[in-house]
Amino acid sequence: MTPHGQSHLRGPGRSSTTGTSRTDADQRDRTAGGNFGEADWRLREKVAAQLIRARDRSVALTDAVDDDDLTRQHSTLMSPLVWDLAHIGNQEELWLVRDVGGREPVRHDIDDLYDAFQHPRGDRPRLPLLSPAEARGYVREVRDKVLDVLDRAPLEGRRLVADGFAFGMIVQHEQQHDETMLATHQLRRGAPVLHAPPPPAAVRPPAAAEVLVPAGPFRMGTDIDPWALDNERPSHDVHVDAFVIDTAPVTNAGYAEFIAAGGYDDPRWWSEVGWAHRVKADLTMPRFWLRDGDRWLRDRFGVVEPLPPDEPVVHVCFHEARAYAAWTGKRLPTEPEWEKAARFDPETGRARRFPWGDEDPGPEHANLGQRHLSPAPVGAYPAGASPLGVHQLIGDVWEWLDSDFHGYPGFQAFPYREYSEVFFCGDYKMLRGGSFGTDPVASRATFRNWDHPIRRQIFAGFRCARDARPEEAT
Ligand code: AVJ
Ligand code: FE
Repeated sequence: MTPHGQSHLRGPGRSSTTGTSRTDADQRDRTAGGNFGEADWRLREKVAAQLIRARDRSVALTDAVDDDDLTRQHSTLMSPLVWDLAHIGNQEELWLVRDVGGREPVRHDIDDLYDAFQHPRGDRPRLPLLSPAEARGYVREVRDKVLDVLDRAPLEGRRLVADGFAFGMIVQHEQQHDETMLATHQLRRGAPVLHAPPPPAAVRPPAAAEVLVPAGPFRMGTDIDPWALDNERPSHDVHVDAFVIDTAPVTNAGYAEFIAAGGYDDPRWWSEVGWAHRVKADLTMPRFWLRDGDRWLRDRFGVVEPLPPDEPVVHVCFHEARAYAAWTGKRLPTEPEWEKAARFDPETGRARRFPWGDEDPGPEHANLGQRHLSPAPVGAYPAGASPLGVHQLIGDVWEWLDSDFHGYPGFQAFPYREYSEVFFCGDYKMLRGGSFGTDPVASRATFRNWDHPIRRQIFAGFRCARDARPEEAT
C-alpha cells in the first residue's frame, strides 16, 4: 500500500481531474519515479484521470445497494455485482500489477474464480466469492499498486505499454463492466437507487428521415487510435455500395406502431430462427415495457413511467430489430455500412474518428457515460451528427447490425485471444455506437461490440437502412 496511491484514489478533489492539481507528493514521485519527458507525463496524467473516473463509477454502482443486493443474482444472464467488482480488480492485477509492473501477485488464489471462461454467469453466485468488504479491499489494494506502477514503469519498449495501451485496455475493461453492472441494475427489483438528470430535449430533429451514403471505397478500422482494441485493427479498404440509412434510431413510437400493426404475430417479418425464438420466448414487446390499457409504460431502473415516444427504442433483441426493419420494407445496416455512415467525410474522402470529427466526445455530441439513465429523444444532439446528417450514431443505444463477428483481414489477437478472437464465428451479431451507459473512453466509431442475437438486457436498439435505388445511386 502506498500513501501516494491513496492520494490518487481518495484524495480531496482528485476525481476526474486532468492532472492540473497534482499535489506535492506527486511532484516528489515524479522525480523518484524516473526521468520521463513532458509528453510522457501528460500521458500518465491522462491514464491516472481515466483510472480514477472508472473507479468512481464502479464504486457508485456498487455502493448504491446493500450487501445482499451485491451478492444476489438479479438474473441468470448476469453475474452478482460483487463478482464484476472483484473481476475488475483481478484483470487489473493480472495485466498491470503482474505483467506491466512485474510485481508479486496481490491474491494468487482467486484468479480462477474471476476467470470469465471458467464459470458461466449463472453459476457465479454459488462460487466462494470474496465478500463485498473483501472485494472492496482487494480492488483498492490492486489500485494502490497500479498507481505506483504508473509512476514508475516505462511506457515504451514493449507494445503492451506503448502509448499506455495496457492501462487504456484496463480502463476500458472496467468501464465495460460498469455498463454490464448498469444492466444488472436495470434487472434488479426494488426501490430505485440510481439517480441522474433527465436527458436533454430535442433541439433540432434531423433534416430528413434518411440519407444516401454514396458508393465507393471506405477505409474501415484503425491502425493509429492508440487505445483501439485488437478487433478494431488493422484498417483495411472495403467497398460499400450506395445505400440509404435512417438519420435516427427507431423510436419507441415507431416501434409501438409495429406492435399495433400485429408485427409480433406475422412470421413474414421474421427470419426463421427469429420467428422460432419469438414463439419460444413468447416475445410480444420490448423488455421492460408494460401495457396500461391503451398506453405504454416502461420500467427504467425501478421507475415506472409513461413511455417517451421520441426516445430510441431500447431492450430489443436482434430478431425484433430485424423484424421491424422488414416490416418497414427496409433492413438493418451491415457493419461496414454503419461505420461508413459514422466516419465517412464526403469532402475529403477520409474516415473520421467520430461522426462530428476527430475530437473526443463532449456532452454536446452524444449521450454517453451514464450522465442520464435513458436514451435521449431524437434531435437532442445535432452537434454530434455526421457530415451526411446522420444523428445519434454514438451514444443513446447500441445499434444491432446485420453482420456476424469476424476478425478483419490481417487480424492479430492482442494482447489476449479471449478478448475477441475466441468469439469469432460464434452465434453473435454486431452492435455499434455505444449507449447512454457506455463511457466515452470505450466509445469510438471503430469500437466493435457483439452479443447473442436473442439478448435484450443490454442497452440495444437499432436504425434501418436499405439498398439505394438505381436512380438514387447516381
Ligand atoms: C465486448 C462487451 C462483449 O462484456 O462480454 C468484458 C467486454 N470482455 N470483459 C463483454 C468484456 C471481457 C465484452 N463485450
Ligand atoms: Fe471482463
